[in-house]
Amino acid sequence: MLIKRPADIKSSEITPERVYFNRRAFMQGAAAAGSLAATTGLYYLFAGINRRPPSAPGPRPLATVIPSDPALTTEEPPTDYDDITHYNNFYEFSTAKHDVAYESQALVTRPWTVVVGGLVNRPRTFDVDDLIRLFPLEERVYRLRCVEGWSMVIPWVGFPLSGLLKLVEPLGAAQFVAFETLHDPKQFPLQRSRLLDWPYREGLRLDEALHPLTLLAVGLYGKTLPNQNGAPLRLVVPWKYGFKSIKSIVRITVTDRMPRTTWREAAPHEYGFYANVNPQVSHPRWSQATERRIGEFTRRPTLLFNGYADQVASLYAGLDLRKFY
Ligand SMILES: Nc1nc2c(c(=O)[nH]1)N[C@H]1C(S)=C(S)[C@@H](COP(=O)(O)O)O[C@H]1N2
Ligand SMILES: [Mo]
Repeated sequence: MLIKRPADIKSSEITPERVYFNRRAFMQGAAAAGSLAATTGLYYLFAGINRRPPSAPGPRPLATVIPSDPALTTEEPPTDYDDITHYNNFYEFSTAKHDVAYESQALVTRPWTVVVGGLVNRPRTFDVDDLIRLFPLEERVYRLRCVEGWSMVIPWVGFPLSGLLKLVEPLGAAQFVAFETLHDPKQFPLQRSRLLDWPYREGLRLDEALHPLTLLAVGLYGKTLPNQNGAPLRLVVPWKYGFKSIKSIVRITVTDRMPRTTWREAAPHEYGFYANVNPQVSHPRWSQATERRIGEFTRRPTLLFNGYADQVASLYAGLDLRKFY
């Protein structure tokens, strides 16, 4: 899958710099030894070991990152960059977490268009870089809790979704916001299968979408998002299970109806629309009482609303949290 390398891409562009220079030094040494055949053989061996799909240049540093409101960021130590970028759920690429980083390298994330419309006064189509320039970028360190029972702490860079929604001016009838991932089976190998009903879709109630914790992330660890984490733009809703945090968004639609959501449609008895983290309500296949923080050995208790109850519990006054898993 995705191992073709077009001839017009130089190996310097698709090989990590360090490996590239080591390889060059090695090649020069070997050539000096005067054995062309051996060198060629070793070159292919080496190239095979380092084989990667063609890729855009990796994550780049992000210019303006303002420290975020201390009330909106955790002091917990962030998970290692390597774990955040090599233990991924991104079913368009692979169902194997450790393969997503590799499989996603060829995703083309520029140019990238985001269509924002529906029940709004000012529908707009943005080039993603223009969109990103409209807002000051903040660092937000959030817990991420996957419904599978693992968690991480991720230093996102992004801007509140509320800023974008205010710009397009939702109409009075607006009640929900729907999100869609890019649909492009040429780029996403598993979109050629019927694993899920593509494109991946998610949704929020409008008040959830306007909450200050709800982020559109464009980076992590001070750099642009790696493809495997949802480049160039993904949602982050830290008090909900990770599947709500939809990646590689191309469409945001304000609506008066509860949006279709991918996992709820795939398995309605397993995944709800709200999907707020709740240690008391078990998933049919996984208890939600505890979680494994990636990089740690023992499990820790899971917190109601993933530890964000003070900020978000009031959104759900009057809602039966057991029923609306
Ligand atoms: N488009 C898309 N978005 C997605 C997913 C996916 O498969 N496709 N997986 C979700 C799940 S289940 C989780 S836990 C998080 C994982 O985000 P991360 O890989 O950045 O940690 O992304 C969510 N967003
Ligand atoms: Mo997940």
